[in-house]
Amino acid sequence: MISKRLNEAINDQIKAEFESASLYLSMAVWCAKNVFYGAENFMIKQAQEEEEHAMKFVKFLLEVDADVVIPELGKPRADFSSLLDVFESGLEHEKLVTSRINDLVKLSDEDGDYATNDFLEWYVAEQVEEEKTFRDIVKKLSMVKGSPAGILRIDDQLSNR
Ligand code: OFO
Repeated sequence: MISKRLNEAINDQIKAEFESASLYLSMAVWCAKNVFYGAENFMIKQAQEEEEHAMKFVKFLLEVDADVVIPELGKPRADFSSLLDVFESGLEHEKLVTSRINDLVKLSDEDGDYATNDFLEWYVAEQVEEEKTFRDIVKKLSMVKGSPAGILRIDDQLSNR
């Protein structure tokens, strides 16, 4: 049986995942308004993935007969100074999520909760992938900084996600 503190921490994470979805949707809107349609596509897909992450947690809690709290969400950031700022903010956000997932793993270790520990492994691997995806785009955008043609080429590549 899952401990009360781990159950609460996972509910907090469900909120964080939905807030991630909402942040990426906000970034998608900023990208669309600034005619970065490739990045808009990227961020919409990212928002959908975050909802899936949240739903995976919800289903897990139901499977182990734990409590599920439907979260109230805060307003996401909507203002960005450039496409680079969007992706740098995304990378910082993913690092934060990684540390939250690591905290959940630690809690499940302390509790000797092997079922939750095993379930969380998927998120540990996913965070490695997510950070790499954002880091690579930040690196590319930093390389072409100041060159509209370069930025538009990267934006074009982002429509392939
Ligand atoms: Fe759910 O991985 Fe990004 O935040």
